[in-house]
Amino acid sequence: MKSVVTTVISAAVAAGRFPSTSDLESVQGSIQRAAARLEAAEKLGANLDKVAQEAYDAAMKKYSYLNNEGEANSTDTYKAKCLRDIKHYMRLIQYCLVVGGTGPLDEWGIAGGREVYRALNLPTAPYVEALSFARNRGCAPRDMSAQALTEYNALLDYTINSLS
Ligand SMILES: CCC1=C(C)/C(=C/C2=NC(=C\c3[nH]c(/C=C4\NC(=O)[C@H](C)[C@H]4CC)c(C)c3CCC(=O)O)/C(CCC(=O)O)=C2C)NC1=O
Repeated sequence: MKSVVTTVISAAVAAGRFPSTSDLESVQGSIQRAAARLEAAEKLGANLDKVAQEAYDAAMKKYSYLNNEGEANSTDTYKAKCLRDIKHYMRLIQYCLVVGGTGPLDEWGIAGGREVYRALNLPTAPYVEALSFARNRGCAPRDMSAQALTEYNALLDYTINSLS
């Protein structure tokens, strides 16, 4: 799995050189932020179902037409899949917080995502709305420390940008 360490090392290997000072500094920076990331992963994990449910509700409030007959949130199965998809993203964000890189999101959440949504005729704007709601909802120090929130929000932004 890709992490900040494997990314830096494999880039150096691919270039046929040993990791440079700046390579090592980037690893060191990431390790220094590890405590904040792990705190965010833990707090997110403890609230993931609630965070996902609120995000889903916000998306359905904004795009309420999706509940109309024939639309993507019109049946119990579709509703469950939509909420599940949002949980998938939150879970992948949690994995990224743990490994200290965007590998899990890139490999399992983003690669091929656009094609899947196009093939299923699913609009991506509701995903963006759900994740943006979560992005604006997190609050320090209520939910986690300011540093942890910075790490969490950066991954939400990354996911939002990939879907926008
Ligand atoms: C780990 C990463 C991962 C992601 C992200 C993922 C997404 C994903 N969502 C799917 C379906 C789906 N996703 C939705 C979601 C929605 N309905 C709405 O109204 C909104 C637009 C949206 C929620 C925000 C729906 C309705 C389906 C079923 C569509 C269908 O069967 O036609 C499918 C097709 C397979 C299935 O039906 O389960 C995939 C692959 N799967 C993964 O493994």
